[in-house]
Amino acid sequence: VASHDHLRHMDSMAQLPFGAGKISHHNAVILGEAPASEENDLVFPNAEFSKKALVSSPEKYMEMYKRSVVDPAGFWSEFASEFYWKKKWVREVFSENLDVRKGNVKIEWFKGGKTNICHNALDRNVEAGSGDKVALYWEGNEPGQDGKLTYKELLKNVCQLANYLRHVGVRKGDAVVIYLPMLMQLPIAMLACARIGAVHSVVFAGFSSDSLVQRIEDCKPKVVITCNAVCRGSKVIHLKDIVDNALADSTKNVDSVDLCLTYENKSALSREETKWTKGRDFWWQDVVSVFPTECQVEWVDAEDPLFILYTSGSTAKPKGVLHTTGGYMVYSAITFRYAFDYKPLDIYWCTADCGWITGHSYVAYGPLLNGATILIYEGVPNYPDAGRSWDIVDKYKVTIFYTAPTLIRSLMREGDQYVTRYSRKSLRVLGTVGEPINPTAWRWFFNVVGNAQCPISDTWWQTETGGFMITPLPGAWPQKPGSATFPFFGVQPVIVDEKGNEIIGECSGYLCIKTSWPGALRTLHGDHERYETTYFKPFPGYYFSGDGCSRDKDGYYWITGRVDDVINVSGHRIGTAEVESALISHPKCAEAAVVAIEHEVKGQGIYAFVTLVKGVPFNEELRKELISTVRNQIGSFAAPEKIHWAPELPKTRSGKIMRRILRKIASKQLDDIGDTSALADPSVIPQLIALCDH
Ligand code: 6R9
Repeated sequence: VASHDHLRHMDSMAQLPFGAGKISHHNAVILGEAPASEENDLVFPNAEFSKKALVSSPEKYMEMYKRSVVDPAGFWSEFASEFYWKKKWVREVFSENLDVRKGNVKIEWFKGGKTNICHNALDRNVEAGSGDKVALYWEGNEPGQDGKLTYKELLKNVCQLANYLRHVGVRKGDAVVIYLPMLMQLPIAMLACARIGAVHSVVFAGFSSDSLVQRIEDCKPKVVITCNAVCRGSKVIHLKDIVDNALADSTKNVDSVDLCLTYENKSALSREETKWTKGRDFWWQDVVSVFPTECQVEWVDAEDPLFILYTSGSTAKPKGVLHTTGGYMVYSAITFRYAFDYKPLDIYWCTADCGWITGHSYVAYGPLLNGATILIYEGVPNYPDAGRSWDIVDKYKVTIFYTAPTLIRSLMREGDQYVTRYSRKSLRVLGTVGEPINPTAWRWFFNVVGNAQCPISDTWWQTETGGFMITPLPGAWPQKPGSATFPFFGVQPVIVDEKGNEIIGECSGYLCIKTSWPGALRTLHGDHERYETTYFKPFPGYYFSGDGCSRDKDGYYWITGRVDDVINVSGHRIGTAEVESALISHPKCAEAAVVAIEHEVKGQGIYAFVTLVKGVPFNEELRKELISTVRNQIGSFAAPEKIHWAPELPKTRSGKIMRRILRKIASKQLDDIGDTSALADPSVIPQLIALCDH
């Protein structure tokens, strides 16, 4: 049952933008100028845009929002009915318990229903007449290298692979690890698994072999799918070598994976040059194409697992976030449609890699479930130069462009000329995700990239939430640069204080969610206890996001970033414990403490303090070795910006490292170290400061 307080609160918010003059056009943003107080700037939707938008006004939003929290079952059932269900769900069993005090946390949506997400994304669209519509454009690393598949063709490719996987013994519920770059084969592989009820676990192809081992040992896949190599800018990365090492090292609880399906990515590496293990490795091109292009769907229960995606937490062991089928399907599809105001003629490009949740929900599933035309790009945004993204936008006439603040900031640095030499006139809606977007980057994205014509959907959500939670709906609300605005339908955000008390009105605190939504994670693979401890115990009765947040006087939400031990580097979540454990694995490193620093392009960077084994000198060579240890154990994206040698770390008498002090030293706030009276040995501080620029 929805909280009436919450609704009343929302109701008064809905009145605001066009209401009693609290927000007036007066302080609407003047394009290009940075106004004095960020929070009061409003960017009003273009009236033409709003008129055609799916949600055209705050009032329309409120009407839908209200219904979604008063009658979630009815609201979501209506959307769910757009999809094909082999067997309909039983409405009465929409159930949830988010309160650990009342027993196990259990979330279920559309229970008893049977469906298949691949069928709904492909067959259903083909049957509805979209068979010849382009489902997938692929742009290769080199300009001029490209490909496309219609819905009919994509379906055929998926069926062949699904048949192959079945043939080699993959059954419903079996795990398949996918370690692929942004080739068409990546969404094909995900959909093929879904078609036969197998559980995919995509591992971002920037992760190291050690990270791959960790994931393989945790989910125990029957098959690993990869490719021999990939070109990223001017670099060639031999992915198959990384998989070979991972398979050789995965021994814990795994009857070693006996099948590695490898796509030959000819433009990067020929098969002759690829290392090969006979009997275990098979070329995709050889074995898959002999299978029929039709494949019977495995109907699965709404609550059967769809995928596991690993994400960083506060220990060195990544969390295997598990999403199930029915709720995730409905949620990814409907959030996509509304947050981007999707229309059938749109050409949609999300720059995320399918190895992250954004690539799952908003490259693959959400858009395809809507019958959208999507674009994927194999390469990097600055190759051959910083104009590549806009070159691609013009080439495919992209209408919706969804990316990350870090990319915006890195392109902004290169200068406007890389943008303005392209027309970009197809663009209609922009989006960002991954970290808070600073107002300067927001304005540049809005004014320069979008020519002040396109609303920006700053979507706040997480691997765990499956889909958007707080996001503008383009055309509905005036926007404030840097605010994710208001909750999506069915989402009830609450801000709580340290004690878990809900705070009303204008405030700051911890961001939690009250009651469940269809896309919520159901458990952590193999560790339901950790699931409850991480998300539901910190503030009983709520899902805890791990983020800090404030709500301004107009009810807009502003995410302030992680409040736990997670660092957000270029939108990638990295646990401090993971980096510390990698550093400590180096034989010369005795202890490590990692904190976040501000980074102009990446948002946050990693700053590592290390204590060495007695008698070992700190030098350039060791610094490099420590950094490469992190690269090898996690991936290049987790490499520390700085290694700070610490003969001793500041610790309390009980031996706890005082990170608060380390953060100050890392950010060079040396005049403002704070209270050091709890330290066992305060002389550590001047020593550390003296070594600042070591
Ligand atoms: C989708 C995704 C989740 C964390 C999240 C938060 C940060 C994501 C954001 C944002 C501010 C936004 N985050 N989107 N912060 N504004 N629009 O990124 O998932 O990789 O699990 O990261 O990212 O801190 O808690 P994931």
